[in-house]
Amino acid sequence: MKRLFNDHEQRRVIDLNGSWQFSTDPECVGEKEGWQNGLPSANTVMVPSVWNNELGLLNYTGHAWYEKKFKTNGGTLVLEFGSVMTKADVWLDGAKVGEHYGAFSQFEFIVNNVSAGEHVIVVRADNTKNEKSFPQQYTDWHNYGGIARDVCVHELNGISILTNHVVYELSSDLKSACVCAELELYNASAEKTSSMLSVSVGDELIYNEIITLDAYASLALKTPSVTLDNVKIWNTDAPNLYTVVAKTETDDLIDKIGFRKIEVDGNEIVLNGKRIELLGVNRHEEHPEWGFAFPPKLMKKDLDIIADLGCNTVRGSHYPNSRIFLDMLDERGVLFWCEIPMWGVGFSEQTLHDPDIAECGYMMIKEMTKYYYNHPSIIIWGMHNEVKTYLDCVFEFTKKFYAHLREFGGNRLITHASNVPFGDKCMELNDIICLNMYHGWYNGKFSDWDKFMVDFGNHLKERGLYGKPVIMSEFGAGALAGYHAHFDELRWSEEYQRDLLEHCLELFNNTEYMRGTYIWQFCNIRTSPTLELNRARCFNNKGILDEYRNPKAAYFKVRELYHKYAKKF
Ligand code: ADA
Repeated sequence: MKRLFNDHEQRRVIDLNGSWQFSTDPECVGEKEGWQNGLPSANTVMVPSVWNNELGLLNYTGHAWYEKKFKTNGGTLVLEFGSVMTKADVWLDGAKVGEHYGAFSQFEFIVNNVSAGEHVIVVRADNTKNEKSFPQQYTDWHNYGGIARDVCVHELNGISILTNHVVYELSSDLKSACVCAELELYNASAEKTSSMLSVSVGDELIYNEIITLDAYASLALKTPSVTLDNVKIWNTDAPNLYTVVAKTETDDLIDKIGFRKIEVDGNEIVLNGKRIELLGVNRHEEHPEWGFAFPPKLMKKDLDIIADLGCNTVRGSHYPNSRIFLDMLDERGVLFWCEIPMWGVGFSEQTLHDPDIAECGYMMIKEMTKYYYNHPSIIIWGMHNEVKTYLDCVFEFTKKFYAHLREFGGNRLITHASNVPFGDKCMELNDIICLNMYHGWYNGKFSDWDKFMVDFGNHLKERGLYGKPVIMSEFGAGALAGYHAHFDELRWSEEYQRDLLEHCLELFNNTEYMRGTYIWQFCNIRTSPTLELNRARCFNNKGILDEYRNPKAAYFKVRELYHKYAKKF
C-alpha cells in the first residue's frame, strides 16, 4: 500500500495504479460471457478512482469490470487492493483468486507458482445495495463504486512478512516501554526454508532469531518482550515516531509507531498523563471531483485547514480512511477516531436481528484492527453509528465487537455514536459515551439544547454513568454557502449554522460532564440522489466549509472558539 514512506526496501512491489480497461455490466452478463479472461470492449479509466466521476455514470449502480496487464518475475504474488467498492471479485489470467466484501478496507490475495512474464488481472466491482449490504439501502453519502484506492502486486521470496503489530506497554512514568512484535509470516517458497528474522524499533534490535517454515506454510509469531528505556513519547505537540523494520534474508516490512498512552480517569480523558479535551470535526474522505478516491494532495490541504481551525482530532466518519491520511495524522500529532461503516439509520430492526449482519460488522472490526493497529494517532475505535442500541441483539454484537477491540486493538478508547441518549443499552460497555444530536435542526430550537444537557446529566446520574467522559460526536445545521439571512434565525443560512454551533460549543464547554466535540461536519458531501434523506442539491450541507473547501461563516466562529478552548490546557 502507498504510504508516506517506503514500506519495503527489499521486496519488489509493482504499482498497478494508472490506466485500466473498464466496462460497465448493467445486465450482469460479464462472467457468463467470459469477461474474466479479458474485456470484450472497454474504455480507459484511471485507477484509483470511482466510476461515478466518469461522464454519465454519476448514479450507476451494479457491476463494472476492470482489466490491467502487468509483468512480473513470477513466483508467489500478493495482489493487494486498498479499497474496492463494495464487493470485489478478482481473477488472474482467467482463474478466480478470491473475493472481498466491504468498501473501505484493504485486502489481498496470495497466489503461488505464477510464471515469469506478462499476466492479466481482472476485477469486477459491484456497489449494489440490498437488505444485507454494508452500508444499508440508503446512506447519507453517495453510493460510489470502483477501485478507489491503490492497487499493487508484491513479489514474495522465501520467508516473508505479511503483517507486524508492535505491542507495547508504557511504564507509569512513561519513560520506558515493554515491547514485542506480533508477526504473520509466510514461506513463499516450494521448499522448507530457514531465514534469520530480525525486528528493530528505532535503533534497538528487539528480535533476531532463525525461523524455519515448511513450503507455503504460515506462522503467527509473538516475539519475547524487551524493555526500551528513555522512549520519546508521541504527543499532539511532539509526535515522535519510531521506524519499525521487520526483515528476513529475502523480505522486509517497514512501518512507523509512536509510544503514547490514552486512558480514562473518572470523567477525564487523559493522554500521556495530561487531561485533554477533544476539539474535533467529523470528516468524510470525499470530494465532488474524486468521490472516495481522495488524492493525498487534498488530504494534506484538509489537514492544513483542520489545523487552522484549532482542532486536535478528527472523526473518520464513517469508515476507515486511507492509510496515507493516517500517516499524515501520525506525523502531525492529530488524534483520530476510526470506525467501521455500520451506519445505523438504514438498518431496520429485522435486519439487525440477522446474524449475517453481526458477522459482517465483526469481520470489518477485525480488518480495521489488522491494518490500522500501529497508527498512534488512532485513540478511539468506533463500533457503529446510530444503530438501534435499544435492542438486545445490538447489545450482544456490540459486546463481541468490544471484546475483540479490547483484546486486539491496542491502547485505545472504545465507543459507538448513539442517537438514543435515554434508551441506549450499550453505554455501560463503552469507555466514553458519544452522542449524535440535532436539536435546533431536525427538531426544536437552539434553546432545547440547554434543557437536554441538564436532562442527560440527570439520566447519567440515575444510571450510575455520571463518571464516564461524554463526547458530542455529532451536532450541527445545514447551511447553503452564500445564502445569508436578514434574521439570524433563518434556517439554511450561514448565520443560522454559525449561531447554532456557537450556542452548542459554548454550552458544551460549560457542561461539567463534557469532554469533547466533533462538529457535523467538516465540509459538505455528496449524498444519495434518492428522496429518503431529502437533501438540498443532493448534498449534505452541514459542512462548515462547502464541498470545495471554501469556509462558511460558521468556520470562523468555530476557529475562534476552538482556539480559545485550546488555551485552557
Ligand atoms: C447522522 C449521521 C450522519 C449524518 C447526520 C445528518 O447523525 O451519523 O452521517 O447523516 O446524521 O446530517 O443528519
